[in-house]
Amino acid sequence: MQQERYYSVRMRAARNGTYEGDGKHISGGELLSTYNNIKQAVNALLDKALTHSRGNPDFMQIQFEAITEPIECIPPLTIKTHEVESADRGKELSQELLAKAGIQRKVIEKAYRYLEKYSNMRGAMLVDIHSGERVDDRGSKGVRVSRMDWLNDNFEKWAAHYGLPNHSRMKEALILASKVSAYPATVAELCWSDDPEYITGYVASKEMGYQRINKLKEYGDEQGCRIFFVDASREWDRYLYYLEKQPVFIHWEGKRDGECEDG
Ligand code: PML
Ligand code: MG
Repeated sequence: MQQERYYSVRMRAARNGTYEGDGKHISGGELLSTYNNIKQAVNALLDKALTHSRGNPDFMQIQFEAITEPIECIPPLTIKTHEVESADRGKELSQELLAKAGIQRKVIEKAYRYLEKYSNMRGAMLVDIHSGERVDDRGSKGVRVSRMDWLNDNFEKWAAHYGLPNHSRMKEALILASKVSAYPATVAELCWSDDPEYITGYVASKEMGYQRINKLKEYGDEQGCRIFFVDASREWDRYLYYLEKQPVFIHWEGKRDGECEDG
């Protein structure tokens, strides 16, 4: 069980932004922190937003709140990296992987078309696997998956075990993908960054794991993507609660270190 009280620490930064959430999205971030580490957590999020290649923010919000619910422990997805020679091939491969995860071709194509319609998304779009319709009603805000983290010591052991770099962007994305795919209403996720200097993305699902693709767009492109393919007929309110509010630690059991063992 978790002994200590944890706090959810969140950041959102925008250009020409306001409290209402308009403007160009620059950066967002999520951490879970003990009280003693809040200053460090806030600084990490501040740094992330102040040095972002999408530009300098003129609006930023950093907030923390105590977590009162029990924190769920979830294992990281398995991970595999595909090297492709072009963004076009990367996109093709992402569609093949989504099809393998059980998404119909016509639904995949429809979802790709939403990217042109919603080009300044902050959170995820949720697309129904049956109809291909976007089923969240959040506009460009999308659904923001929140309240999740992976303790550094455990992440570093995991990364060393698999010979992977200690890479904060991959860590953040894998935390989110592992949390999202653990809920049965999620069938698969497609994601690449809106950072013009970062072109790696992934397709994830509980069965397939986290399938990284080294090129899913061209350098300089600020169009990001985060789509959850969902079975919208299932427990909708509980699903949204899980994504936005259920606190989760990712924990790798390869080498036990005392955290989350019974959690
Ligand atoms: C993001 O930065 O918003 C998403 C990054 C996705 C890919 C991360 C990786 O595995 O390298
Ligand atoms: Mg981003």
